[in-house]
This record gives sequence, C-alpha cells and structure tokens, in this order.
Amino acid sequence: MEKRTIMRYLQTHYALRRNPAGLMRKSANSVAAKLRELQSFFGLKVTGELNEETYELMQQPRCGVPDVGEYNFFPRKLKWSKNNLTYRIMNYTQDITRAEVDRAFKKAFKVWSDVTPLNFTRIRSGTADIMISFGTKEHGDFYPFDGPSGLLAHAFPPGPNYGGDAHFDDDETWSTDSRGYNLFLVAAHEFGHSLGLDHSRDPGALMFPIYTYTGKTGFVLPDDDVQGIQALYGPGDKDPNPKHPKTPEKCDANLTLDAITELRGELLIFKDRFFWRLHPQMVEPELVLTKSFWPELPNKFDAAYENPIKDRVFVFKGRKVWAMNGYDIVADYPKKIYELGFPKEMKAIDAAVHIKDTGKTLFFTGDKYWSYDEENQVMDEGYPRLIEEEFAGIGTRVDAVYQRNGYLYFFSGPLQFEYSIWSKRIVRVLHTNSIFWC
Ligand SMILES: [Ca+2]
Ligand SMILES: [Ca+2]
Ligand SMILES: [Ca+2]
Ligand SMILES: [Zn+2]
Ligand SMILES: [Zn+2]
Repeated sequence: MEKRTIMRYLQTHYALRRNPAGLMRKSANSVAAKLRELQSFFGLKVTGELNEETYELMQQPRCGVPDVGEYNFFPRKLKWSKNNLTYRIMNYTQDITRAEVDRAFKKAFKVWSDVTPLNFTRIRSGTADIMISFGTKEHGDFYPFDGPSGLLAHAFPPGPNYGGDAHFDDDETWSTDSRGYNLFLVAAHEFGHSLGLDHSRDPGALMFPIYTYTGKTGFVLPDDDVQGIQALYGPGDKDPNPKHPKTPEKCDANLTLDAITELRGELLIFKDRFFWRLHPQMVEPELVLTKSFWPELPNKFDAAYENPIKDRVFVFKGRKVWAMNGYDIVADYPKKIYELGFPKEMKAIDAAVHIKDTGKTLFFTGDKYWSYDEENQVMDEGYPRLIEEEFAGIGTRVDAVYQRNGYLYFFSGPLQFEYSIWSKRIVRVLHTNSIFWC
C-alpha cells in the first residue's frame, strides 16, 4: 500500500484534511492522530503508527462512508420525518440477473422495516427518497470509487436530493452468495446509512464498516443495529424474527465459552459467531467474527486445538472436523470424527487440548475423555475414561480447555479450573472471564 493510498484512506474515513503547507504536524489533524482514531475505532492497540495490524485492516474491503469525524458532507444524527419511503433502482449490474438485484434490494429494506415502523415502496419513475445506482470511479458525486475491492459502496444520510441515495461500485463482482461481494449484505448495510445510522464499532454489527460474508443461513439483524435504528424510529408492530444476536461481552460475570485453541502463539477464544484473539503481550483482546477469518467454516464451534508440530488447528462442529493451516482449510477436510477413532454414534466433542510434552490430544465429551496419539494417529487403548477419575473436581462436563506452562485450564460454565499436570490436581478455581483479566 502506498503512502498516497494510506493518506486517501484517512481522508475518506477519518476526515484527515489535505494540508498543503505540511504544518500542523502535531495537531489533531496529523496522520498519527488519525491513525490513533482508526486504531481506537477498530479496537486495535493505539500507537499512532502504521504497524502491520493497522496496515492489514486498511486493506480490507469496506464501505465508503466515514467512520468518525465531523465530515461536512455526511452530517450526523439525521432521520426521515416520515415512515413511508420510496426507492428506485436506476440501473443494474451485469454480474447477476435483474430479478436477483431487485430481490437483494427488497430483502435489504425488509431487514430494517421488520424492526421499525418504516415502509418501503418501490417506484419505477420519478424521484424516490432513496435512489439506488451502480457506478464506477467518478460517478457524479465527488466521492469516486476505486476499481475492484477497497470501497464497495456508499450511501448518504436522510435528506433532500442526494440524501438517502445509495451507490454501488460496479467494478466489484456482485453476487447472491459468497462469491465476490454479496449484494444483499452490502445493500442492507448501505440502507442503514440511508436511514441515518453511522458506523458501529461492534464487530458483530451489520453497520461495522468492514465487509464480512456471514454465511448462507438466514440473515438476522444483530442487536446493536436494532438498538441503533429503534433509537431513531422506534420499534415496529411485529418483528417476524425477534431473536437478534448480541455480541458477547468479555467481562460478563456469567460468560461461558465454546472452545479455545492456540494459533501460532496467540490464544483464540471462541464464543458464538466470534473469537477473541489474545496476543501474549497484549492486555486488550481483539474480538472478530469467525467468518472474517474462515469464511468457509461454520459460525460456531464445539471444540478446537492446535498441533504445533504439524502447524495445524483442528476445529470441531457436530460430527465434522476441519484442519486449518493458518487461513486455509487443509485439503480432504472436513472429515468425520469417527475417522479419528470415535464410535460412529458419537454426535459431537465438547472440548479438546493437545499436550506438547506427551504428543497426546485429549478429547472431552459428556463425562468422558479420550486420548489420541498424534504421531501414530490412533486413539489410545483403554479409553474413554471418566473425567472424574483423572481430573477430579472439574465437574462432569467441559466447555473448553487449553494448556499453558504445565497447567491445563478447564472451563465449565462460568468457572475455570487450573489443573497442574505435574501434581495432578486442581490448584485454583477462577471465574471464566478472568481469562480476560476482568
Ligand atoms: Ca434522495
Ligand atoms: Ca471498489
Ligand atoms: Ca465446547
Ligand atoms: Zn458504511
Ligand atoms: Zn456515490
């Protein structure tokens, strides 16, 4: 990424003003100050420097609307003063059929009308409140698109003329599935702006600025977006899908976990559609959508572990197991868990952990556990055994487990058990959320 591209990013999304004199280096308008704003927005370590993490983030495909800042052209806190709004589709992309485009936009409006008193009516001539068009590069509003990837679309907040209008970059490949960019998902996000919403810092929110394909199963508007839009327009009569997923809070006293694994020295802590990345030197964990790392994997896992010798992470969901090499799914996966030596009738694994010193992986399911020999790729004789026999005191069910410095950390509901491998006993009982120093 060139310096010019970085400057443009900060100008577009963080209101960095062009500064021909090169003065104001220490002011709030400096590049470092804007990088700090960006890092703070995305929950990264705030350094004001262009480190690798920040650089990676700036390369991700995203919405063209600013994240923060008093941007003259996108004033804040606007809403429509009427509940019946019109939209008009001005032109089409060649990537999918017209009927598919029509359906994607209709469905995207329904996301918002389901949770508010708003109604959207399509008109085919004249001026609609929300004019929708595809364009490339300079397309008539002084906010040019940028060719493939980068900026995907933008929309204007409620108001006359351009207000509410949504523009889609036709240098992208638009789709109705996981290929290219999913038009419905991007449109649902943009229409959020058309109705007056800003970007959210919640990585689970539809209004998060970065694009993530969230899967084939039915889209449900996350709770953060529902709160946002209802703060403007209030709730509707009848929400056909009232369960809106909440983003987990790491310091929730009742926090429970799905799975934990190491990945190349980081700890990944899975919960619902998310995981926290915990770098060894960082106190503040980063929360990301699992799909943003592994778009092909399920949203939620039962168990996970790393085999550092093979440099692989294994994740489990129901009867399936996937092997991951960094971002990539290893060929021939997913496999069935019975191929590891489990009985065919076993439905799922609760938790898994690899013990480096012995080369064994322990699998926990119900009140039993199994020992798997990684080198010979066979289940050890004499298993399953009762968890209570070997790990007395941790209860009869394990949600997640990981190993560090000679200890196993078992998670069961809101409790965490620190077990010394050397002395074979529990040495401490902690709250689950203490993994985040809460
Ligand atoms: Ca308009
Ligand atoms: Ca683009
Ligand atoms: Ca689990
Ligand atoms: Zn946006
Ligand atoms: Zn535009």
